[in-house]
Amino acid sequence: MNSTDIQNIHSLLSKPKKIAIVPHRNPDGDAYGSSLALYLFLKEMKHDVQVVSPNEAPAFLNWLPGREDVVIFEEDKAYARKIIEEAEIIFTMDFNALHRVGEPMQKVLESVKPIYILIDHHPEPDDFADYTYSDTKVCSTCQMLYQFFEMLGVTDKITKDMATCLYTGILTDTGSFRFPSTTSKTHLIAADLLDRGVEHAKIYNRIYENSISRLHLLGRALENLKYLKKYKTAYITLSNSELHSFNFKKGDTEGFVNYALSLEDTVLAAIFIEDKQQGIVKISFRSIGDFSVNDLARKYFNGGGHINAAGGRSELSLKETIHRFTSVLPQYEEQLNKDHE
Ligand SMILES: [Mn+2]
Repeated sequence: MNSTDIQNIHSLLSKPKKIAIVPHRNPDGDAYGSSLALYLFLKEMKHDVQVVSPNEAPAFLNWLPGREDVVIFEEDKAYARKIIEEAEIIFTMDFNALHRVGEPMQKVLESVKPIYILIDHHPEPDDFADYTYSDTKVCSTCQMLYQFFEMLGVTDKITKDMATCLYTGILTDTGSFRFPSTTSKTHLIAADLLDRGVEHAKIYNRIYENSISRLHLLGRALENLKYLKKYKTAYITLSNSELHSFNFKKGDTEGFVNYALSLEDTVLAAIFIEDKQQGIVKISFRSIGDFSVNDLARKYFNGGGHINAAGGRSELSLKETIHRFTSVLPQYEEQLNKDHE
């Protein structure tokens, strides 16, 4: 994003506009945090603004400021469509291609001609936006939004509520400031957010506190953990019936894959979660060093993401999906066994 773009956006936003903000489907802390921080900011600037989320966010994000104002596309289609159709500007947050909102909402977004502004850190963004602010090196869209506010010269307008939303996305997308994408800039931004009143211990607890059924589900996931020494690969499976017997709620499996990655001498980690309702297996991949799970997910599992964190899906059964996974590993054997720090 160059200075002309910033000047253009600055003048676009200098008068009240009708604006919609869209996170990706199955929004996470970063997608919701960035959408809500931007929502609260634009509302403060007297714009007519709404967040339209394709579907519900997990319950552990329910306390986020502004959360109660979000319009859920899949629950309130007519109203959501009206907001999108009337919007003069649409911000797309934390995703790189319109299909990431799911097909029904994608069709609506493709049928309108607002000014699109994309803010995102996933690789290879599609060319649908009028203004694309994309940077794969930044840890989170929330950090990018903070930097966007910096470019606009409006960081002094960041309230405690906006800071809380931004901090949440940075916290969740960096695995609590531990992933390699965390930089000194990340910490400087976090420091500024704390100065604006962010209650970091409270946020951490709200996001990471557990229900007893989630801990029991984690216990089962860890029991199911398998390690393939030859490929330095650890993976977890959870079947539909296992999910049910532990009273699964949306968001409960968040972060499970990181336990697999934490196993010593692991370069590639995955979790396979059976979703009977959608008839698919949902997959999360993690890696360390320069082994790209983005490539693996794109090539074999209809997905993608970042170099060290990506998602995918499979329409095969759980068993067949695992078989597919283990049968593509031999071609990566050399890459997986080279030195990864
Ligand atoms: Mn993100």
